[in-house]
Amino acid sequence: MAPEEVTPFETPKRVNVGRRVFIGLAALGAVGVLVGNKVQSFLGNAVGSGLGGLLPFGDRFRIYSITGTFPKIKTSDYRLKVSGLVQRPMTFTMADLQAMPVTSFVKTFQCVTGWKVPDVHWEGVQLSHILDTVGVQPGAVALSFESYDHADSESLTIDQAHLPDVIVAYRMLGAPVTTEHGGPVRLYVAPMFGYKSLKWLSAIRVVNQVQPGFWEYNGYPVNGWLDGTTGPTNPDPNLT
Ligand SMILES: Nc1nc2c(c(=O)[nH]1)N[C@H]1C(S)=C(S)[C@@H](COP(=O)(O)O)O[C@H]1N2
Ligand SMILES: [Mo]
Repeated sequence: MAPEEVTPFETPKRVNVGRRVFIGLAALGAVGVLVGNKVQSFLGNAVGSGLGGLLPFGDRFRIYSITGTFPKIKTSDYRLKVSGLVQRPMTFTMADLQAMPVTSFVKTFQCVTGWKVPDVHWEGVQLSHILDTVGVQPGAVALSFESYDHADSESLTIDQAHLPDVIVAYRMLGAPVTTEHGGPVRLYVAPMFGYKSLKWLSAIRVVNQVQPGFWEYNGYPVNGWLDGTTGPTNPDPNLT
């Protein structure tokens, strides 16, 4: 848990918001989707046109990657940088995370396009515990998350980040999180749709305003509550 310098944070690629552009990205293969071990390149189109839930893959994960590749990170090389509006910027190794109190639960994973996987077992550290460890400064409003893929990004408000079922996960489906699923460490935001659960988590920055992430720039709600509401902790009525 070495103290770490605060480094500038990448902003997401600014592409036009809206379904039309999202379909364009998918059609170009910019969003890679795998089912099991088979590449389903056509699925990008189906997802973009809202047919994701009708496709015949049953209760199985679709493996998503904006870049079409999976960053391969050895567990021993894994680092999670936490910086920004914190008392003690820190970098955590996997051993550091595993030494923290363990939280585990079983939930249904739901992608906003309609597919879901029931009874998924998750294990990791509550994000709130990590925030307590680094100490959140007054004036902190939100968290920005960055991925080893240098493409995906996400955000949560401070209140959302303190929910007990928002975890930094290192186990999923009864085993260490696989590379395809975002291992060694991914975010799991249980009360929200799958796109909030950023894979290959590399950095968390505590910031003074919500910075929408990749999927939000492509048309998904900033607050991705599973029940479709804007949620109790929506910081800004203009954000859905
Ligand atoms: N880095 C990264 N994280 C990501 C994505 C992605 O493309 N890249 N896709 C998101 C979406 S839309 C969903 S539904 C879930 C899918 O998780 P899975 O790939 O483990 O099935 O990951 C989320 N996290
Ligand atoms: Mo998704």
